[in-house]
Amino acid sequence: MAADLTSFHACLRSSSRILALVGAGLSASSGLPTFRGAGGLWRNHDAMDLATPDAFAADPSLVWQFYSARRAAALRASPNRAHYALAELARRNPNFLTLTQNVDGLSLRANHPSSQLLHLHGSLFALKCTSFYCDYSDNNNTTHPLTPALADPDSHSFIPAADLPHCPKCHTGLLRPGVVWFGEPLPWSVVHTADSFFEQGKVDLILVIGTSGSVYPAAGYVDRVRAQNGKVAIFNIDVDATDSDEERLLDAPDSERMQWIFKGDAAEWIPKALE
Ligand code: BJW
Repeated sequence: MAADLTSFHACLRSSSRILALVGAGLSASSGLPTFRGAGGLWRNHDAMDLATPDAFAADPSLVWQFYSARRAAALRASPNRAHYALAELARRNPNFLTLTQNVDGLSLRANHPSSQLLHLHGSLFALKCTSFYCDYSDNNNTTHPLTPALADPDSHSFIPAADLPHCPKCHTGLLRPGVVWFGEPLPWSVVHTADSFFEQGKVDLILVIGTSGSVYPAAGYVDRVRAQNGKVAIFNIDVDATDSDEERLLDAPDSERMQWIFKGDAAEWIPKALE
């Protein structure tokens, strides 16, 4: 059953404080694979198994090849219509904040105001020194590959540590991608800014776009909005909701209609929903 765009538009217009929680599905139409389900495998490895500090410690060659290939893919990709529509909503409404789990940089390249965009899981283009004694960090979306050994994305050859990216400051530490791996805390400043947004007033509406909602603490922001009786709009190509659930939602009186489910490509739905 089609979701009710008219009632969603009315809610959007009457909402002042709005959040978006976005995930890999937002960039799927830009050609970047999601993590779970189809496309979640990289060279027969589950992408989730590579996104851990233990994986990097055990096999930095494999993990750097994974991230180097993703840097290349993200640099080749272009933002899609949903990235631009979210950026436009941010310009229209200073009380709109996007919480992105994506590390691909496409929202920034769609000119999403950076003050209204929080990168919960870091960036493919951030680099950090792994040496305990060194505080080096930088952003680099211009150099690719980062070392000659990472030039061939199809190479399955083991790369010796000496040929992986090293810290230009201490000259000894291995660099790592500045993304948030499982078991690592989200950046303190990002969590603080998101918390402040909740403290400044009730969040009327959250747009949940292209995410499985399976990773915490990110998914917890939806629970926080629900707990405040805020409304939830889900945009997902494969929503795990039965037709009867949708019918129940759509048949409910406006006052009880707390949720919209828009099934399909976010790049199609979001521009229509936010116009
Ligand atoms: C479309 C579409 C189209 C497709 N249109 N839709 C509470 C309960 C249980 C566990 C935990 C908990 N709190 C913490 C944990 C542990 C853990 C966790 O959540 N585990 C779960 C798996 C159970 N969390 C953590 O470890 C976090 N850290 C932490 O909690 O630290 C605590 C701490 C405090 C103090 C000191 C120390 C520690 C960190 C989580 C970091 C996640 N990192 C990753 C990798 C980032 C780097 C990289 O990109 O490689 O982030 S994992 C991966 O999942 C990535 C994503 O951002 C994240 C979310 O995935 P996403 O975006 O939802 O993608 P998919 O593939 O899952 O879904 C895509 C969706 O799009 C699907 O639904 C499709 O249908 C849809 N779709 N095409 C619309 N065209």
